[in-house]
Amino acid sequence: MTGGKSINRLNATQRASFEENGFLAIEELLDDADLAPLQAEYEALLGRIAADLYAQGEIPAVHDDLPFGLRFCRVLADYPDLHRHFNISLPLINGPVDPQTYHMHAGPAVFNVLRNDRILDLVEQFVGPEIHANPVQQMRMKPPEGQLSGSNAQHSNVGATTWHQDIVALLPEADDTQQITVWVAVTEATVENGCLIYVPGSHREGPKVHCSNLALASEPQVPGRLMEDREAVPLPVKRGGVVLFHKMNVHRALPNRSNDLRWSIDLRYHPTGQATGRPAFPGFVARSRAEPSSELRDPAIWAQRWDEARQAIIGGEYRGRIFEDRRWNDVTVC
Ligand SMILES: O=C(O)CCC(=O)C(=O)O
Repeated sequence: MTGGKSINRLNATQRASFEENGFLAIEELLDDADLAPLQAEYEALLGRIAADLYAQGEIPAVHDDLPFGLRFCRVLADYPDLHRHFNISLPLINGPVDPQTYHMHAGPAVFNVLRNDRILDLVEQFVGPEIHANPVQQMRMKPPEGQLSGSNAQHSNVGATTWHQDIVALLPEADDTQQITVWVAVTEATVENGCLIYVPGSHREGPKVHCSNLALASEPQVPGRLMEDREAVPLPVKRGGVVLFHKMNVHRALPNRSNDLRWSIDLRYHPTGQATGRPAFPGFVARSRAEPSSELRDPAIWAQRWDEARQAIIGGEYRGRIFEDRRWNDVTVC
């Protein structure tokens, strides 16, 4: 966490812009002190996983001569399931899962980003002083698009993110939840390397048709042809910059046409007490002005809750759906 409990106030123009457009980019928010621990944690994680994969004969080399971004891209090319170890959510699969590929990362540096005071100060201005960290959260580490193979090209953690509204990821229980997304640029996000692009005002248009993705159920999408004649605005931000957006806004990411890794983290928050829309996964109280002792401050407990969720899914004790992939499908359009 950074800073005290004072609020970094948005000005009236920024507020009005969010209401009007459904999105707001803040070019600079987090600094090196916020992001360096996350990067150090991920460097250590990559070192450990590369060593394990090498020992198991899964990759031909650990590539420790490369800087982090290029090393990640290289190991991913050798071992396409690598990204599952780096994401901050369990994979989105309804039904039986394979424990061998059912991984995530819930490290303390990630938890500290989720609880970062500068982020929560912004969020508080949209959802109020009782803030729940929604468990719908993703780490997106995207190599240059030409380096992706097989289904990874369509997988939005490492490849293309197609047009969608964030509501599509939630179960109907969260239709009325006031969720806000906070998208954080861990590396600078540019038009070239795949920043977000959004359709201004689309958050006022209601749910769109999202066609189910038969190859990758976790990636339903608004068909590109329906968006062709819409104005779309790119949102480049510096490293540490954030984009805030409404759960009904239509957006996607541009492809990574650079030569390096494009890295972001997307988090979601809502008022405590409202449904998360993903009951299989654990959220937590990130800030409470009324009852500070209800805040979760221990990263080990957070990690343990994710582990319990993982075990419940692997063991079949969790029987509900994890996410919704067919709700907004319309066969007459798709
Ligand atoms: O970073 C990306 O590729 C997509 C992020 C996104 O669509 C989201 O956070 O909802």
